[in-house]
Amino acid sequence: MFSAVVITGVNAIANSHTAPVGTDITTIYDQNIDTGGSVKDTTFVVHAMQTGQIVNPPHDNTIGVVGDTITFNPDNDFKPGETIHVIATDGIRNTLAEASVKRVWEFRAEASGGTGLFGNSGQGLGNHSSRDAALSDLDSDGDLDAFVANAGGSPNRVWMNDGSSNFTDGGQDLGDHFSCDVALGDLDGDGDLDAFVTNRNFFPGGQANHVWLNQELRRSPKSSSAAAAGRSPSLIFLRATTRAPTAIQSLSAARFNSARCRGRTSIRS
Ligand SMILES: [Ca+2]
Ligand SMILES: [Ca+2]
Ligand SMILES: [Ca+2]
Ligand SMILES: [Ca+2]
Repeated sequence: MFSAVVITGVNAIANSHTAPVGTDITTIYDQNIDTGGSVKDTTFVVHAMQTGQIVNPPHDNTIGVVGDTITFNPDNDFKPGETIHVIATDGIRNTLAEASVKRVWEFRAEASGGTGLFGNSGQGLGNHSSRDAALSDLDSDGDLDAFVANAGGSPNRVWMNDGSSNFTDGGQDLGDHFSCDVALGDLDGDGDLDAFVTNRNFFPGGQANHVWLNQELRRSPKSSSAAAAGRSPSLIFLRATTRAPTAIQSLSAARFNSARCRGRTSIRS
């Protein structure tokens, strides 16, 4: 008689805010799980919101199956405070090739230390009417970079981190719109973080929201440290589409345009 293959426990615990940054993700089922290939990065999907979707390659993660337990060991620690989404799909099978019941959950990596007292780093970064910023590791070198949404016809900018909180202009002019908000996430499923930018539509004809895709200029996470090696900070390029001159997609104003600069844009798995 068929019995559903169900998850009986997970680590990190769903909705936890105190998972160690080096945590391994485990999923325990009520039956032994197939070791013949049904568990892979397309059926056991991990998406860290400041790191990107953790897929192989370019990452070098380990997904292991022992008995009733799947263990996922990321090649790099999560970022303090970042949210991690885990999706265990029904493509995961038991040893009789029967489908499992899918589960999606999320948790946050712990941010530890700090005093709540802030000092000015002394950096002046740009001279625009900035409306929003999103922090993520855009070039996969282990540190957090910034995508800044600018209004008033100023292009959006990417600022690269040298790993010590010193930022350098990435040299990209991304659009010339009245941008209000930006959310980062892996929109095309290739592991790196792309950008969804909302634009205000008070100009004649409106301004569509734009999607910017991260180009394939990543470096290996384990061969990072360009700054430490004395090389110039790496640049990533969020390029325009071949179909339109300024963005991969210009999304329908009627459906997606933000009429006002308010609210938040978010990308969820
Ligand atoms: Ca980085
Ligand atoms: Ca860097
Ligand atoms: Ca991507
Ligand atoms: Ca990409």
